[in-house]
Amino acid sequence: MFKLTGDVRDGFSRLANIAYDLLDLKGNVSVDVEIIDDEKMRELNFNTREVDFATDVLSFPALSEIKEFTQKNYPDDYDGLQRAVVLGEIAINEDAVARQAEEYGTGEREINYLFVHGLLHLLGYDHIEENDKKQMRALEEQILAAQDKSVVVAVVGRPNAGKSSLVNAIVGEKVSIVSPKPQTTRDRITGIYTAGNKQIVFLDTPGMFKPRSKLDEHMDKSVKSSLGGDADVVVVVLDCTKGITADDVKFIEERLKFRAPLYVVVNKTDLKGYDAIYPILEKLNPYMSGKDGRVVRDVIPTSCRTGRNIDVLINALKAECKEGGFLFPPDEYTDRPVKFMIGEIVREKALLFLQDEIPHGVGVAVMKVDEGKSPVHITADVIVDKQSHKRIVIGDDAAMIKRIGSSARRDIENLLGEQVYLELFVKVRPGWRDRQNILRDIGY
Ligand SMILES: Nc1nc2c(ncn2[C@@H]2O[C@H](COP(=O)(O)OP(=O)(O)OP(=O)(O)O)[C@@H](O)[C@H]2O)c(=O)[nH]1
Ligand SMILES: [Mg+2]
Repeated sequence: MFKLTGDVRDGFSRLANIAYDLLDLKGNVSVDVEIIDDEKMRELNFNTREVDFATDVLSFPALSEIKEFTQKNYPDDYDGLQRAVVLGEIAINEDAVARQAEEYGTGEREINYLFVHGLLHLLGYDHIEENDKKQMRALEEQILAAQDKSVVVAVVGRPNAGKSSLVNAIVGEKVSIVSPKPQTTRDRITGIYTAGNKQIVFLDTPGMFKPRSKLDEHMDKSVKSSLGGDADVVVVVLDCTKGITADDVKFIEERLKFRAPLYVVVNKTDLKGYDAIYPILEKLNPYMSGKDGRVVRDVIPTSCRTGRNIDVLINALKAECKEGGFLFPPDEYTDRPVKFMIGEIVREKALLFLQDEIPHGVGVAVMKVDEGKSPVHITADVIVDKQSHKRIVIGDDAAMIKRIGSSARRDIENLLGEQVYLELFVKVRPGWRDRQNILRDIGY
């Protein structure tokens, strides 16, 4: 990611990140921008290059070679506060922008051009040789002309395959809770990844299974609606430790009848060797070629734990992005309200710590988030089916509910970036999974 400091104008950050994406850079980089007038630019040229005139832009590269931007590769140029490798500085002459505005269209176009030109210099591009000049011009044009594109991707698969982990790994934020228990995700969760001019909107769905209660039905509906119509692309996640079943194959065959391109991810490869993974790939092989173009676009072995091939999947999905702008602001990573996210965090901790004692987990309804107070005051109901479950959730000397509360509080403080006072109440609501009004309270 590109981080900019100084006189950053609207659009610079977008352009910088389009360049970053296009040039396939890795790690965080930062650039300081300065907008100055003719007189200062003349001075700057004189002091740094011993020429006595005002250029329209000047770049001061900090690095002599460009490789992966990590703290290890650039210990002297790493800014610990920004957590980025400092590429250098760009000075842009605003008087030159004004003079050249008419010739090159608009002032905005001209200042953007100068910024991109300066940026490419910092990345080692120059225009001394005719060929280099041509390459630099072409890149500049490509960056300036890039349109925002997006794609909606439904992530589906059996419970516990790692769908939510995959979405979190790509989005880089915890948008969807994860637990070792199946049926952790109960609703469609949107996770948004934006890089440069491309935005991938993920619909993380509940694991597919046969519906029993109203909540199950709701979960099933959210998978169906994600698959039907809402998604441009479908990613099927398989758990390589479970192999590939006849049901998985049937589902994939079924999906190939639809227009949305299909990808298959074979996840958790950190847990198994090639012996276990190969038979799955072999079974999928026939679906990767075909005359009518209805094929699995790619089969990607991944690990959310080690990050293996997550970038391969991201690149494949970037290539599926279509013109037509972004669907969400580029700095958003979920469409879910804060209240819902808080409830999910509490539910995750309850799932984690209660293990198998409460087979279907609990419901969480966030009743109040008072951001006017410091610490932020939050109250939530933890909803269970039976009196006996209530006792388990509270625990001896309230140890369990305290454990859930303090672990959830830490994550919520991370989410909000503020201190939190979290109050949990355990409530018995027999059959809550089947009661519409309670489901609505919880936000399903
Ligand atoms: N070792 C390993 N564990 C993983 C990987 N991906 C996910 N897991 C674990 O698998 C479990 C299930 O992950 P989730 O992301 O909740 O799975 P899910 O498909 O969203 O599950 P449901 O929402 O219940 O359908 C969690 O304990 C994860 O930590 C992986 O690549 N390697
Ligand atoms: Mg999930």
